[in-house]
Amino acid sequence: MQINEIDLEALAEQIRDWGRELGFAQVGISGIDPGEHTEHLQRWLAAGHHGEMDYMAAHGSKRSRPDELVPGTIRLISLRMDYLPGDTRMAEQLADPERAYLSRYALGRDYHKLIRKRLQQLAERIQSAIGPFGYRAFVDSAPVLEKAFALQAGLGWIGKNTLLINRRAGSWFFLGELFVDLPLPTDAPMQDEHCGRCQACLDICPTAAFVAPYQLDARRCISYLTIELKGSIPLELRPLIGNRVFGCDDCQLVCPWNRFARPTGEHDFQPRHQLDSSSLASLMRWSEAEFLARTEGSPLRRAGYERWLRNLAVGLGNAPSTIAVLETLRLYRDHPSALVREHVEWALAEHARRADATEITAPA
Ligand code: B12
Ligand code: SF4
Repeated sequence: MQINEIDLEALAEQIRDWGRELGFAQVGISGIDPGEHTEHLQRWLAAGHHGEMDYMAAHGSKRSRPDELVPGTIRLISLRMDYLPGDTRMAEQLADPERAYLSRYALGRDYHKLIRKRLQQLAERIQSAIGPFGYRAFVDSAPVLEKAFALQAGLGWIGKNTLLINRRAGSWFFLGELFVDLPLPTDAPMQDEHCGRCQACLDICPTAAFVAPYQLDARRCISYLTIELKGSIPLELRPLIGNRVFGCDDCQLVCPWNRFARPTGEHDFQPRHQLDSSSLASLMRWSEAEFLARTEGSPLRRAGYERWLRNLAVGLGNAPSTIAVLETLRLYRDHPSALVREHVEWALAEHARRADATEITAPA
């Protein structure tokens, strides 16, 4: 079908309906100019706030220029998929220092595959209606300023915690997008932000990772430290990480807009292997084979077994000095990985230091 034969308004409406049928909570369409966000990205990179995430700096201007990434692109169809599992009692889990807190997005199966498959199905539906057209599907898988384009597509505003927030759904959702060569009508971008004077996210951040509202120094963010950072976790940040062993949700847990978030209907995002209720010690005792078997198709695979143990050692160093905690740590003193051994020694030294401090301050 020729472009001038297509009713683009009607097609845009159909795309919204198909998106919902495929499990997306919302669909929006934007052009390919992220406006001021290009400069924000440049400033962030120049300040070194991306740390070791070289991929954030590696693609020149492609991240903010979709037509450089996929020539011919003139619109982005941005979609969001909610991932909040039902009642996982995660706040209780976070408050218990012997338990492990894994960020909510990582409790179930990996989202990349699922969302990419649904995006592909959406493209196929469009194709069956209008014939062949140019498209590419991405979900956190290519250099794309996803939040900035989703904002342009009217899906929400970028909050002070730097996440995309939606008035009716909060921020517990993933973003994905279809790059297309169709001149679809665009949605109105979100004009205002609705954080107002609230800065609960900035105040709660355990590691003080926000240098200002809307600006995150990823090098201090627990999500970066536990997932992206390959080497040793800076000593001064370890005690602040508490029991967060894979990612962090504090700046979302505290966001008042998340009162409006609804649990996901996706079976894939439901917690697996009691990851929402396990103790640090029990997770640390997983062998490598158990880790590999239990994290198949899970976002936890990104960290790998060595960093999994590194993160758990930090959590156990921050836990109360119970027999289970100390015995588990001692099991890993001679682990083949120097990275693991170093974090285990740090954790044991923390327990020894706290025991000394208690002795000194205890009444005679
Ligand atoms: C790199 C990255 C990270 C890094 C850095 C985070 C960051 N804020 O950049 C780390 C590892 C820390 C991280 C953590 C998390 N991430 Co992440 N991450 C990304 C990734 C790959 C790129 C983000 C990016 O472009 N950063 C560049 C910097 C410049 O952007 P920024 O800090 O957000 O700043 C923007 C604005 O704040 C604004 N801005 C900047 N400075 C200023 C100054 C002023 C004055 C103003 C007004 C505005 C402004 O412009 C910038 C560009 O839009 C995206 C996927 C993608 N391809 O987009 C996922 C993504 C952002 N992450 C996501 C998630 C879920 C998370 C976590 C919640 C996971 C977890 N539970 O641990 C945490 C949340 C931490 C946080 N508060 O951001 C989702 C967010 C969904 C949503 N609702 O927004 C995304 C979109 C992945 C996806 N496809 O779903 N992430
Ligand atoms: S995810 Fe946690 S550590 Fe990172 S900015 Fe948010 S509150 Fe701070």
